[in-house]
Amino acid sequence: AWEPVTDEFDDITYHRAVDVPAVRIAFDRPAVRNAFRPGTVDELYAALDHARKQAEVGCVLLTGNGPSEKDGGWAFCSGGDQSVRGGSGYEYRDDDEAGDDDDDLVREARAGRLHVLEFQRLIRFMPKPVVAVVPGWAVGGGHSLHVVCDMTLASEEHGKFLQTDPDVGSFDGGFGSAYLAKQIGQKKAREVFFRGKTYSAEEAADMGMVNEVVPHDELEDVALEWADEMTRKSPTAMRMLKYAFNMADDGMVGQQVFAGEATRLAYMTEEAQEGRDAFLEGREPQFREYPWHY
Ligand code: 1HA
Repeated sequence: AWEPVTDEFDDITYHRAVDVPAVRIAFDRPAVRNAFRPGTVDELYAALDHARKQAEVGCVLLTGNGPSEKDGGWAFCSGGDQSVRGGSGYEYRDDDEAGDDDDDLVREARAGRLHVLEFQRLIRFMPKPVVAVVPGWAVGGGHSLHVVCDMTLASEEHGKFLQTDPDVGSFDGGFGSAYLAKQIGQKKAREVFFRGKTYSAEEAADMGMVNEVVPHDELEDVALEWADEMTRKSPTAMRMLKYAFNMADDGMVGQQVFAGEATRLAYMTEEAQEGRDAFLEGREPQFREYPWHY
């Protein structure tokens, strides 16, 4: 059971599970296979950032609403909305109510957007697991989003995975390809992008980019079970693990994120608090009382 966190969004839905400390963020443009326009990305970012800041939320399920009323088709996300792709990126158009902003200066500054990459970074760097729940097509920039998520759960009947980037003159040379190669290997990742074949959920699982495939009508229940399972674990251990998994591939940014968490843990010790107290009391810190552990 889910209850809406807000009904302010136009292109997505955002729910909180009633019995599990988890949220569900869903693309809600099924008529275009859940393609994203700039306003969609703004809303996704706002919802995920909200979920990130809720101390009682431990897991995010990212999915796509469906089926399409037009033809019954299911989708996770079909990437950037090609109908609003302008000369230098995806553009806000008048009917993009999700991206409505009266501030002309801001609108001007953000013309031609590729800011789904900012959303990718938030998925990667937020300290809670984000699960891609794929009920249908995961294509182009939508494929890259599932790749960036911590885990992927897919519908047996409708889950389909496809990279069209070079078919439409686009390329995610960042997480969408590099991280994919880490997951499924260089040869396979190049095949995904260079040949543009469609893979079933089963094939995607065999390749190592999907964790589990379940019957379509069980998808949401299983996703919630995963969220329930993960949110029973130690929050600190989970965030340290996510950042540890990231670190090897994230270079100095990975070190920075992981080290920030180490600093937080250190701040919880009496030893670090002695440093603070000594400063505030205008005295020498008495660190000699603390052991040099081995
Ligand atoms: O690569 C990036 C980026 C890289 C770096 C930085 C930022 C990036 C940001 C974005 C992207 C990209 O996402 S590029 C890749 C963009 N996406 C695509 O090339 C996928 C285009 N769609 C398809 O290949 C197919 O529609 C499909 C495999 C997802 C589904 O095929 P199916 O089931 O045969 O349905 P179809 O009839 O094609 O689509 C249903 C409706 O949805 C169509 O509209 P209708 O004729 O009913 O009016 C179709 O036009 C619409 N639609 C589907 N995908 C998109 C779309 N409309 C706009 N944009 C779409 N992406």
